[in-house]
Amino acid sequence: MEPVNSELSVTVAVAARRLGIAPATLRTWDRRYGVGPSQRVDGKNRRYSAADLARLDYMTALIRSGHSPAASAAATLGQDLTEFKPDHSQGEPTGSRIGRSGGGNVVATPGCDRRARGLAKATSALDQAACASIINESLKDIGVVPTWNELLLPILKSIGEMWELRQCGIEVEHILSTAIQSEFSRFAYETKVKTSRSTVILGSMSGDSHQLPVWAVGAGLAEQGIRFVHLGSGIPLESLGDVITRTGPRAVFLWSQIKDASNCEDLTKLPSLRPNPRIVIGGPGWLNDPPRGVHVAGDLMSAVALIREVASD
Ligand code: B12
Repeated sequence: MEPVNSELSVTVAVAARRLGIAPATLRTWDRRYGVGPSQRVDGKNRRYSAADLARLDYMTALIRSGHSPAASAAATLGQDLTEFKPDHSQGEPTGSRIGRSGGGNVVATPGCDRRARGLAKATSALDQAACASIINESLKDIGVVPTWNELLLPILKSIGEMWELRQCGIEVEHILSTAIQSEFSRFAYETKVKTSRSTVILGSMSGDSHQLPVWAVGAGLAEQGIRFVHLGSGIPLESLGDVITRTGPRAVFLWSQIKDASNCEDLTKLPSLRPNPRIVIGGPGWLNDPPRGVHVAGDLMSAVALIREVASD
């Protein structure tokens, strides 16, 4: 960045270019954390001043050194940063008052326990075998729901923020996703379940490759002795309909991750059976209100509980 100039007033596009951040990310930071432009031209066009840019540079330096965007924004607000000189060596900025959450450029895990910090380090080091062994150990020690909520969710969210900020980190996303998928499926298949004819169908919606929460539901059901079939990610509605007709499941769980990607109204096209399977949906990708009779799960525990009510015999 150039030296601080008190006359400076730039648009979001120019600010984004100077800071090396996507304009959409700057708008999100403004909306979500209140770290945005302090000036308005003609009462509507927002302009970043030199002080705004210094604040954003400081925030970016904190994120690059491993802190979450939320913690970095909080540490930035209310500070006089006109003297701040950005150093692009990716180290912690001088004078930072927030605690370190990991070394160097690792996935941030503020407030997390030893096991989560270990997993974040293994993920950042691309050590997939270590990731798998930490997840496996946690599943055996504390079970599926606490492993998902306490160990994996904070790291997945942090990886998502890293991607949103820098459009990079896809390799750590893949390393961790593969380890989660392999350990949850192994846990599910190695756990003894009842061999009743009726089953539960799981999958994620068409066009969506996110399926980790689906594996978490599968492992959670297996832990309760309930059999399931995971149809994978991106399942077309017609194929899902065929499977429902062929297998007569007790319940169907459908995940949709990408925002507003799946229309709840499509669920009315699923075949009608006697008795009808309980349809449970989850994830931030669902658009419109769910049709009558469709249940919405807000977390892993409620998804497993809603399915268990109709699937355990
Ligand atoms: C892992 C991951 C991937 C992996 C998935 C691997 C796999 N086998 O599943 C891969 C690399 C394939 C991937 C691909 C992409 N991804 Co992605 N991904 C993620 C990541 C890091 C975790 C996903 C996840 O499992 N989330 C589970 C939890 C963490 O989701 P959540 O929404 O926070 O959970 C909320 C609720 O749903 C509830 N909840 C939590 N757990 C559970 C469990 C159950 C059962 C229930 C019911 C509820 C529940 O609690 C939370 C509310 O506080 C997220 C980041 C994130 N925060 O989710 C990005 C994210 C979802 N991906 C994103 C994007 C953009 C993509 C790509 C388009 C990237 C690209 N350019 O290619 C592609 C999508 C391709 C496609 N067509 O689907 C964006 C989505 C933005 C949006 N508009 O919705 C995110 C949010 C990253 C970001 N911050 O930008 N991704």
